[in-house]
Amino acid sequence: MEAYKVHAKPQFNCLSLAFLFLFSLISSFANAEIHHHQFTVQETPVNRLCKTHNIITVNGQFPGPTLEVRNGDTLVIKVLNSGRYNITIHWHGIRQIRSQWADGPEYVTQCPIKPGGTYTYRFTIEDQEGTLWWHAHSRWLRATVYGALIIHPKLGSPYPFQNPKQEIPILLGEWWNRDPISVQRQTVFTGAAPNVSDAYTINGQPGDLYPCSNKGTVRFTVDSGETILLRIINAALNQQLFFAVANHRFTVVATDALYTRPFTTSILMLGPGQTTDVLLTTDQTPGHYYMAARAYATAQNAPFDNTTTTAILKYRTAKTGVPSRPTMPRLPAYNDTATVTAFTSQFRSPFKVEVPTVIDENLFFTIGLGLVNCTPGPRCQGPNNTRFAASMNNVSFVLPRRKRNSLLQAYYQNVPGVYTTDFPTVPPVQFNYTGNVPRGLWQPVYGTKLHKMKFGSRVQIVLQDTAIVTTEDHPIHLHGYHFYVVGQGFGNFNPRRDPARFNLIDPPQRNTIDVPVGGWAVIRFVADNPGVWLMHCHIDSHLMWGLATSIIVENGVGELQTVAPPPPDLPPC
Ligand SMILES: *[C@@H]1O[C@H](CO)[C@@H](O)[C@H](O)[C@H]1NC(C)=O
Ligand SMILES: *[C@@H]1O[C@H](CO)[C@@H](O)[C@H](O)[C@H]1NC(C)=O
Ligand SMILES: *[C@@H]1O[C@H](CO)[C@@H](O)[C@H](O)[C@H]1NC(C)=O
Ligand SMILES: *[C@@H]1O[C@H](CO)[C@@H](O)[C@H](O)[C@H]1NC(C)=O
Ligand SMILES: *[C@@H]1O[C@H](CO)[C@@H](O)[C@H](O)[C@H]1NC(C)=O
Ligand SMILES: *[C@@H]1O[C@H](CO)[C@@H](O)[C@H](O)[C@H]1NC(C)=O
Ligand SMILES: *[C@@H]1O[C@H](CO)[C@@H](O)[C@H](O)[C@H]1NC(C)=O
Ligand SMILES: [Cu+2]
Repeated sequence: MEAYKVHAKPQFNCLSLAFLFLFSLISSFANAEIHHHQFTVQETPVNRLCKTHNIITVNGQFPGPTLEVRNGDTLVIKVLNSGRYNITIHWHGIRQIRSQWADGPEYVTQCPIKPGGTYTYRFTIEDQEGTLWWHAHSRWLRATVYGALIIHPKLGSPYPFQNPKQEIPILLGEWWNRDPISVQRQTVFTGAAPNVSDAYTINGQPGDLYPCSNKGTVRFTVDSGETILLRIINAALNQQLFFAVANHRFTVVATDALYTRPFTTSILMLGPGQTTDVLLTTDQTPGHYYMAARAYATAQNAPFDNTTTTAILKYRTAKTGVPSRPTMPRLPAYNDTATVTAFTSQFRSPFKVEVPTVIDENLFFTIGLGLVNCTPGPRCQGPNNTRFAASMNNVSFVLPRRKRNSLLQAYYQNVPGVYTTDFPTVPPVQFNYTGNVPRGLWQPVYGTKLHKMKFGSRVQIVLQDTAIVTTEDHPIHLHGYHFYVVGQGFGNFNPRRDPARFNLIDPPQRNTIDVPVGGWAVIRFVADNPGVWLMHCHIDSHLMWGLATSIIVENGVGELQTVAPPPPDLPPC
């Protein structure tokens, strides 16, 4: 294994001997560790769906290495790019307090690591535990470059639920028989919708229902009568997924590395970017049971990958010999929004929480697709002579032009002309967002518009889906933060009626909220992490079309509330 760990051992420096002595005393007391890893990005042949493909991996592994740490630990990950594409790595859900330059989104907090280049990501886990993940944040490379990031409680601290006998990470992925970069390139060229994937995967394997895939099907062996913890991650590029295990129910205990009040369900739905931790008790007749995932698809008249990925839960005491076909779970219909609503409405924080009630930044962002008119031709293949776009508040987000800076660098060094801070705080035009939207409103404007706010601001954002082109549920992810989801509903958010039904007592916390199709969600948080933070749809085709913005949170008072200086090895543009 290429990973190794050392106990925190500060560098010796005679000037600060006393401090260091104290520090090592404290850190050995807390058992915080520093984990060093080398991530070599490389091209690796893998065999899937009857064919050998070269894909970009980390250390030749697909999915990539699982990082297991404890709350309070520090990670030092040296990324060496031996592949042929620019790349960056994002640590999805990590708050990156005082380590803004390690967040990862390309041209937002850093310029990419070019082929042959290296960059070392350093960050400390501060008061977070549960299941997160890491992935490439550069074009569509995350289709194959991703892995689990598991944060255990501090040494000696228990889980707030029954201690599981086994812990199993389950990474749901999406597979193309082509290089995902060429699928993306074609999409950018034509302006049409991207080709749908050829398979979904569980821990990198499509499973028994696809051609040439039986041999690779992932099997998890369990004993009868044990409780196991499944750490499920939706790493798919472009698709929300249902997940179920035949004959077994789940107890949901956490999501996005935040504990929830436990509840039981037989179906999960995860948007891309989301994680869900569940307990499962092996209380069924010893045998073989499929776990399966397939699409939850809400866009109207849009093609999607309607295949099903499976893995097998295998009881150790199951009769050997010719295994009978495993039992298949019943999955909801592809468009079963009622099941999704019944599931998501059960999420609560385990305790009463401190939700901001006085709001300094009252924001209302529409989220949705758009169409941009173009001259008929090969680059104008969207519906009726258009190119697809997507926007927030009618601004289709474009990364800094000419790729000379990241937004964080431009902000930190006061470089003019890279971005503007006039992102609209409310929709520039009010319309019936989820109704029949007049065609004249469908074309957004392109821009690198950000919204700036003071350190410590108490923020509310209404996220409102639009019916432009089609309504659809969008998994909106905010970097550098997690937030309370105080309300959700269908149709247009009503500022007079809906706040009365907000949950300000024990709302769930998340880093990615799947905003209901044709509906809205309201999130709240305190802007206590200075920096430049990307907020975007975690469906990569929508991100590419511009469904994003970034927020600048200004410095507060003192070093701890100030953006850290950039590390010396930050990749240049
Ligand atoms: C997308 O799909 C079309 C139709 O199946 C195919 O001709 C084309 O080669 C595909 N493009 C990529 C990049 O996979
Ligand atoms: C999936 O879509 C294909 C092509 O649209 C269709 O022929 C097939 O019946 C669908 N399969 C399922 C299980 O819905
Ligand atoms: C879901 O799809 C089915 C079959 O395609 C259709 O009959 C039904 O009306 C759809 N339901 C919703 C809620 O869109
Ligand atoms: C394209 O034009 C046709 C014919 O006018 C119309 O029926 C269809 O709704 C249009 N599609 C879009 C996405 O605008
Ligand atoms: C918005 O559109 C929906 C769907 O067409 C309609 O039911 C609703 O009455 C409209 N609302 C307003 C305020 O016009
Ligand atoms: C977006 O802006 C464009 C350009 O000003 C305008 O034509 C369009 O109607 C706007 N749409 C919305 C939803 O505001
Ligand atoms: C790779 O990154 C460099 C530095 O930002 C940039 O100049 C170059 O255009 C990038 N290459 C591609 C293919 O995006
Ligand atoms: Cu989206």
